[in-house]
Amino acid sequence: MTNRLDPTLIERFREDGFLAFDTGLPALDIAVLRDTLRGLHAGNVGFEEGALFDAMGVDDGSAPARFPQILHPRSFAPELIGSPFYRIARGMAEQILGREVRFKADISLLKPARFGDPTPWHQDEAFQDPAFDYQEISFWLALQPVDTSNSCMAYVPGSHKGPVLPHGFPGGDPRIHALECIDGFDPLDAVFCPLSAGGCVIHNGRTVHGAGPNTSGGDRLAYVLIFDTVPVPAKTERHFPWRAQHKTARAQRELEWRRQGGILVHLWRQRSRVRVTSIRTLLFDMRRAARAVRRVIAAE
Ligand SMILES: O=C(O)CCC(=O)C(=O)O
Repeated sequence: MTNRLDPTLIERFREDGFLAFDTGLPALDIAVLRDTLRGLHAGNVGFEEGALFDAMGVDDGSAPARFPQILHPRSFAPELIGSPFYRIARGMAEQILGREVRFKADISLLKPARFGDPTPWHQDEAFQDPAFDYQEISFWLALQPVDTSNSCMAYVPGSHKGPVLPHGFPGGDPRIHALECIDGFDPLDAVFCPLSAGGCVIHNGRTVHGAGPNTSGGDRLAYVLIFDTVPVPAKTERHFPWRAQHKTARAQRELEWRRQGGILVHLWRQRSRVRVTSIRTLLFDMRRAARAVRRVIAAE
């Protein structure tokens, strides 16, 4: 088990925008992660505050979730940070992005047996504010073996070298959290990445990726850690019109919760994300906190 990647693999990652490898995590560490996350999903943890949501449904609780996800599960199970997987990912992220790397987020992704929807083709950067340029890497850890029958990930090689492509909503419904890339790539170019339990695939925030449905008899659970550097103002002007149209029940629950005092909990939790390495990173974090507070006040 190592938290270093061979330089030739880093080179391949820079070229393709994704890279699959085996973490070498012992079965016990994988089982601990799986049990922790399963427990959170089973307990419906984080629904009220918008942390637990259905990425592929309208998410109003009226139908079984097609792709339940928990944003920041570490808020509910702090032991996730400092896990052997976290240490591996952090070391590799620092190798690729440099010493200024910061932990951004963790996500638990559950695709229910025989029911889990495909993940639409998308670029993670399409969710972000287009006023900034980003450097971001996701570490997607398989908590059981994955192949095309249970929704292994698929990536379009080299797509991270182009721009953020036009996105819309699955079925044209802006209430759905997921975004779908609608032009500018060929899904036939995608490379599918089957993995054993403990296998990991990393991708750049701009790489076009997706996954098939889960048609197998077992749930498919993955744990994702995201690392980035502090975003810098975008060099060229760009527009992501889908962001203004997006109106999810998740975002509404989060806003309500923050208005009722959750904002203080949110700001306290964010401290694990702060890593002051310069005045610029300090100012960025202060502005982000101020923006979160302003949003709550504007909603009063
Ligand atoms: O697990 C999936 O199907 C989607 C994951 C994903 O899009 C991501 O990690 O960025």
